[in-house]
Amino acid sequence: MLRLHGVYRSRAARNIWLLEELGLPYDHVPVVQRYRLTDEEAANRPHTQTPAFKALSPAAAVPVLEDDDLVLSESMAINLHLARTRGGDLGPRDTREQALMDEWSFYAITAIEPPALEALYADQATEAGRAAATAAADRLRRPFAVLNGALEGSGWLVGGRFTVADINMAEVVRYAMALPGLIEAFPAIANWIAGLHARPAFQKMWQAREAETL
Ligand SMILES: N[C@@H](CCC(=O)N[C@@H](CS)C(=O)NCC(=O)O)C(=O)O
Repeated sequence: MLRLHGVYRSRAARNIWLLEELGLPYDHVPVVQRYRLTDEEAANRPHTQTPAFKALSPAAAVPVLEDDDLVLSESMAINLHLARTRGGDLGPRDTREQALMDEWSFYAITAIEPPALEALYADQATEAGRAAATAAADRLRRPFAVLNGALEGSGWLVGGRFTVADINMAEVVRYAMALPGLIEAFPAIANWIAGLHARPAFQKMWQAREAETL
């Protein structure tokens, strides 16, 4: 049985999107980041600093996937594991595709996620925040040109079809959508992410995320 720990407003969203795409049954435990809770709230709900959660995740961070006795606590590793073991066409058909899916996932979290998160959290109401957002946009232009070029072919990252590589990349690119005009400067990315966000599995995840009361 699969059990995923982590609220929607966390990197668990990328795992929930994939689980919904695959139609896999799973338990969802809404473990929330401790820093988002008051002491009173923390007494009443699962969070990242409880002893039980830290026994699963020494880093005290969500998401965590339990797949029987296998425990994974890196969101990209979770998605690549699910795709490899149960992913059907969303997973690799051979070791070459596996290598390419790994490569795009690592590129997402090394070249794109850090500046995209800076953009997401930059306070556009302050001069310092706007400067941080501009710097983040500057750092994103080179990897976005790479991504845009790759998508200009089939419109997908690996195998000419929708795969886990698209989910892993798209959930990181989403953070950069906080930057006005940046995505629009890369038409293949803009077209690709609009199509991904229209998918029923993404919409299901997103509506649950919007309904989350934290
Ligand atoms: N590289 C990890 C990052 C995990 C991570 O930083 N999770 C955040 C939520 S998205 C968290 O749980 N933070 C809790 C904390 O820092 O106390 C992954 O992709 O799974």
